Amino acid sequence: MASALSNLSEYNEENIPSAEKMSFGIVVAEWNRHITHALLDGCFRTLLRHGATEENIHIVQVPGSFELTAGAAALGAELRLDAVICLGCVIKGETSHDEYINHAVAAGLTQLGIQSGKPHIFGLLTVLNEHQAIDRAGGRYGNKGVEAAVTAIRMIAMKNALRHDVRKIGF
Ligand code: DLZ
Repeated sequence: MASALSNLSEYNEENIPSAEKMSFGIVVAEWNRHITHALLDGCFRTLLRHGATEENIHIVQVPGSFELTAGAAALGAELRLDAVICLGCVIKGETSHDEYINHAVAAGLTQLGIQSGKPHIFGLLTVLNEHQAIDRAGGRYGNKGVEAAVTAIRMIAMKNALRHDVRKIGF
């Protein structure tokens, strides 16, 4: 959780492997566009910063966060991707809609990640108000899109390292 004690954009750059040969899908929700596109900007720039190429970053937009899982599944079915990053912002309102959406996305992405064997990154802001969202979309607590990008790179690298080790063990 981002708070005064942590910043979503802070990480040790030296520990991040090169993303030069990695391919990414990004699914971004249209709801709360001013927030989600700030997340997209942070995510995209971070992938490029670590060596990913624009040709290897595929972006699709879905209407709302509830559609993130379906968008990720559709993108993954069409393209060979190493990871899919989902970006959205659900703001609590008068009803409990936010809980249904947040739980559905968390469960859906967990399931997709296990089924596909590819990291599906939860870049969803689950906030009480717009102020909290702005704080986490490039504001005083950093940008969750940056955190999502770094997580994707690290998870792909972890999988690649495992594959490498398993081959060595097989000899
Ligand atoms: C309907 C709805 C509401 C009330 N709030 C949000 C929100 O804060 N963030 C978001 O990403 N989407 C919201 N949606 C739209 C749903 O995610 C979804 O697009 C619709 O329920 C249609 O399935």
